[in-house]
Amino acid sequence: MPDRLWTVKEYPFHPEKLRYYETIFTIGNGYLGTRGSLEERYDGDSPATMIHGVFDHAPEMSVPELVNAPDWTDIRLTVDGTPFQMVTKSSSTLKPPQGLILGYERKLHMDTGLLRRVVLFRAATGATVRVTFERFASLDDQHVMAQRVLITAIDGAPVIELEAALNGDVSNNGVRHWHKLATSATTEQIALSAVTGQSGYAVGMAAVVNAPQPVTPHADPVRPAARLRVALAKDGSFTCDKITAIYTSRDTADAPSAAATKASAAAALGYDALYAAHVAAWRHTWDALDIEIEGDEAAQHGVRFTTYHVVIAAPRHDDDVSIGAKTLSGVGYKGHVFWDTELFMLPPFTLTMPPIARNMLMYRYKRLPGARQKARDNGYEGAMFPWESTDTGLETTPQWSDPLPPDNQRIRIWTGDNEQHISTDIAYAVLQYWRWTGDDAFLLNYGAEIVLDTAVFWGSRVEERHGRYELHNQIGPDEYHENISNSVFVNRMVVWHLEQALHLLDWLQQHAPHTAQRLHESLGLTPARLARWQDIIARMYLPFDDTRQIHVQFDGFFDLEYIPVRHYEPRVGGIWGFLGHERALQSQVIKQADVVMLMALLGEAVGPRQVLLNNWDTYYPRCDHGSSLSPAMHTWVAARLGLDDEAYYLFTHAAAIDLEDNKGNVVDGIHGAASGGLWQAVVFGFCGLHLTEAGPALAPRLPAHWRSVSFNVVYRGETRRFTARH
Ligand code: IFM
Repeated sequence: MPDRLWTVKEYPFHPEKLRYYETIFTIGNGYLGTRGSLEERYDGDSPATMIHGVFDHAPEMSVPELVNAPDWTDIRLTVDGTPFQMVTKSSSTLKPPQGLILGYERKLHMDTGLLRRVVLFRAATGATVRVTFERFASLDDQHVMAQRVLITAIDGAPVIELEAALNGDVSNNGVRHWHKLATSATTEQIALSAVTGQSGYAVGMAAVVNAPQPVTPHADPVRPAARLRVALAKDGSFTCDKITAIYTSRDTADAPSAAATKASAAAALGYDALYAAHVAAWRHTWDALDIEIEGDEAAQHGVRFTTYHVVIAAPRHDDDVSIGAKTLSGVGYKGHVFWDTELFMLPPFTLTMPPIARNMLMYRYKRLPGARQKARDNGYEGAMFPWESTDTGLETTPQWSDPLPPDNQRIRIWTGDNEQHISTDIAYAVLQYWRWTGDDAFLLNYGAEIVLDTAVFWGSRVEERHGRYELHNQIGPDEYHENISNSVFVNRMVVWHLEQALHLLDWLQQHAPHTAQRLHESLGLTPARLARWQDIIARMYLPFDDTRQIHVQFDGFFDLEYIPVRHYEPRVGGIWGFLGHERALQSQVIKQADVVMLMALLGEAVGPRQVLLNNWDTYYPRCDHGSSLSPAMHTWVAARLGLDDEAYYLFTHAAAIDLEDNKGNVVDGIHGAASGGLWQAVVFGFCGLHLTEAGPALAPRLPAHWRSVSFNVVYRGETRRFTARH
């Protein structure tokens, strides 16, 4: 495959897009993610390393957030005394002596998870060097991070001074989470440890610098460093490797010692051996997950890029964490876990690398106590998962927004109260995992309890009104409409959920009667409760307009102001931004796939094909795609409905969300759900992968110019390769 299909390149240097590239060039290994900030730093940058599970609730914050860890990438240089910096001709803020960048290229190698930057730098003395920086977060050993700096004299024979550090001077947008900072520096190792203020997580980092000559340790209470001075001969070069190990108290009782031991062992193996093992792990991963598209290089590149980003965030060895909305690539949404994981990012893993999907489902299982507490606190039974989740499993959605332009007003955020479909979304993911993997042990020990106790929640949540069951005060996927009555998405998904719960109980009764018995007793699945579920299934109100033969998104939706969304093209960002919160609430503008999302999840079970088409014709023109979650789900549904032009148009939109920053907020982090959604749009949408009694099958509906799409799926432990053609 040509290199361009496996790389993302920045050439030349774009200081105005610094933070965009920091997100795009994030590397990671499922344990942590590190933004692509420059080793030597740059004014206005936002470096961050996010380690799964390390949350902290600082006193000045309304909710806990995933903590930006101390910086392991810090390396600074001087060339003949000139500080190495990305000085462009227009830079005026830097003090002399000033160098000059003569050449620059940065590439993310998605096939190997390697970030490489090559810079031609001329010092104030006129000496010129080529500096190549490489870094990777080992996919083979998640505690090992590696950096290499290769410096070659191009013109002259300069003296290079290099300082490789661990930097504890970090924050989350100014909020400091790390306390009890301790550092050390010896000729063998530099080390740093710290503890989060409220949650008490400890981090230990240690780095060994391998260079052609011994390093000089530099003690510092915040930024311990190893220093090196090399006089380069004309045309001479030298390589310096920095191998860093990172542990937290989530991994081991003594994180600093573990880091010290690991850093020494990894450094003894050396950069090349570490890299070889890392590349082998990537090869294995791409063998499992890659989608090959023939006939459309942009599509191929886009799908690889999005897949890369979910892969680097997916926990491989930890079943107590899950992926936040912005993956591990930025501080957006504070690292919180939403439905984005179960319905968008998880299915690619369920179908290709099930142990990773299982880890993320276990994260939810382990948070059933929090979900039960939320149900109790709200006067319900069973398990009610939080809309935003962290390590505790308690609801962590902020109640108020940050001040918003133009008048710095804060608005009330209702999703933590009323976006309750998350419980069903999690049940959906559990059952999808079970059906594809056949992992009965997971179902019996964990999954069934999630599906059933969330069903118990709905049994207590529905309201009997007007001789039927209704649900009020809900928020569906379309979050522009808050606290509505009878969201057809929610009501229909609840019916689906209760049906599945009853089927599951039948299955358990037949195949695992002891488990059935245990769950009947522990969850109180009395005959009366099960009869009520049946009754809800039969009498749940599903808003439908008989005349127009469409589902009605919620009660009163069509009484709202109609705003032709298409008139606002081309726009960057959601219509909500122009209309204002109040007007958006009072209009028919939809934030994201809602009825369309229902059609993606349940397909023809939602209604006959003509009804699905009518729904599409009604809701697609009203949709703002104000959320990045929307275009991929629309692609999936459009492809299934045979709306080829719309499907491809929406696919290109979804594929460009991060690469082209078409939502304008990539600086906050990668849109993880859009990324996982794109994989599904291709596999479930264009290729029509579905499960039959006989196993998985395709029903392709490819864009006209695509020749084929190939991918692997693991079905019940067996890898099957599929190729879809016209
Ligand atoms: O979960 C989503 C939601 O559906 C739309 N707003 C952003 C959230 C996090 O990605």
